[in-house]
Amino acid sequence: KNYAKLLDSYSQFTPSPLSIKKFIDFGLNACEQKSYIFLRKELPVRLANIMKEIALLPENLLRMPSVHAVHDWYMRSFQEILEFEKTEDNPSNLKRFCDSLVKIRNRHSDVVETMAQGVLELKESHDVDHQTEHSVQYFLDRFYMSRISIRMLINQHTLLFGGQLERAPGPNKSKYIGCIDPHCNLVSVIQDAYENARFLCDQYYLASPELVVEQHTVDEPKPESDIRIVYVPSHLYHMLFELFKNSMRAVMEYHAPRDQYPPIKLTISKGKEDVCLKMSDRGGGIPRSLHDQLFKYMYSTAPQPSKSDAHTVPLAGYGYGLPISRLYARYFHGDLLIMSCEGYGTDAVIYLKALSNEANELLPIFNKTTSKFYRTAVPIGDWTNQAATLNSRQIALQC
Ligand code: W6P
Repeated sequence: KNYAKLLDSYSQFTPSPLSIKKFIDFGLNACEQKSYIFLRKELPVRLANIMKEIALLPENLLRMPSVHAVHDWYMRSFQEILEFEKTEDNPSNLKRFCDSLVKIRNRHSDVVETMAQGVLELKESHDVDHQTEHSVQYFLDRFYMSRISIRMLINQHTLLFGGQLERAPGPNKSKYIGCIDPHCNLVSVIQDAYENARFLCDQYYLASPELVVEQHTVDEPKPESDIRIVYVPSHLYHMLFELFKNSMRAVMEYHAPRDQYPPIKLTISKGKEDVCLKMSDRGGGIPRSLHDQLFKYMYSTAPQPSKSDAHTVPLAGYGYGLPISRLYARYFHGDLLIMSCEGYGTDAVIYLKALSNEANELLPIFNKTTSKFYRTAVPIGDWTNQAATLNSRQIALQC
C-alpha cells in the first residue's frame, strides 16, 4: 500500500465531532457493526489530520529522537487501522478490530511523556526562539487534544464491545455508557480527587488543608441531592486532582510558619447553560505576570524527577498538568481558568456544558491555513510593552 498517498487522502477529510449526547445514544443502541464502520474511517481521519501537522513542526524539534518515535507510533497505528478498509463486518473482523484498538491504545500510552522529552531535548540542544516556542505551544495543544479525542473513541468502542466488563443484568450492572456516567455526581468526583491529592500532601507536609464544598443550582431545589451531570468522570477527576495538588502545595507553603491551614473551598453551580466548579485556595496567590506561563508547555518543561525519588516531591509541578487539564475542559466545549490575587490566594474555575447535546468534541482540523500558523512570524506587538519601557528608562538613566 502507498501509505503516503493514503495519509494525504485521509487528511483531507474533516474529523466528525460527536457530542456527549451522541456518544450516549450510540451506546444505548450499541451496534458493533455501526461503530466498526464509523471508526475504521474516523480514526484514520483523525490520525492523518494530526500527522500532517507533526510534519510542520520546527525542524529542530522534528529531528529529536523522541519526536521520531512518536511519529513512528502514529504511522504504525494508521497502517493497522487501514487493514480493515473494505473488509467484511463479520465477527472475526470485529474481534480483530477490537484487539487492534487495545494494542494501539497501549502503544500510545506514553506519548505525553515522550513528547515532553522531545521538547526537553530541543531546549538542551538549541536556543529556542520566540517563533519556535509559539509553534510548539500551538502544536502541543492541538496534538494532545487530538490524542484525547482518539482515546475517547477507542475507549468507547472497547468498553462497549470489548467485553472486559460483563454487562450482566442485575444490581451490579454498570450505569456507565463506555466511560460516560449519565448521572455523574460532582461531589463524589471532587471527594475522590481531594482524598488522593490529600494523601500525597500528608505524606510530604505531614498535614493538609480541609475541603469545604458548596452547591448551587437553578434546577428544582432538592436540598438533599447532589448535583449530577452527564460527563466523563475520569476527565473531571484528572482536572480536579491537578488543581487540588496545586492549591494544597500553595496553602501548605504559604501558611507553613503558622501551622494553621485555611481550607480549600469548592463552589459548584449548575445553571441552564453552564456547570461551574470553582476551587478557591488561600495559598498566597501568584503574580499576574505568571498567569499565562501556567499553561505554557515550554515554560513548564523541566527535567522530571526520576521515578525513584518521585515520592519525595509528590506535589511537584506544574509540569504539563495545567495545560492538559485545560484541554480536557475544552474538549467538550468547557474551559479552565486561573485567577489569582497575589498576597491572598487563587481561584481556578472549571466550566462545563450543562447540556449533553451542547457538549461537542472540539477537534483540531488540518487544512491549508494550518501551516500558516507554523510559518508566519508571531505578530510583533502594537502596544507599548513593559520590558521595552523599562529598558528605555534604564537607558535614559544610564545617560
Ligand atoms: C496557586 C497557584 C495555582 C495554580 C493552579 C491552581 C491553583 C493554584 N494556587 O497558588
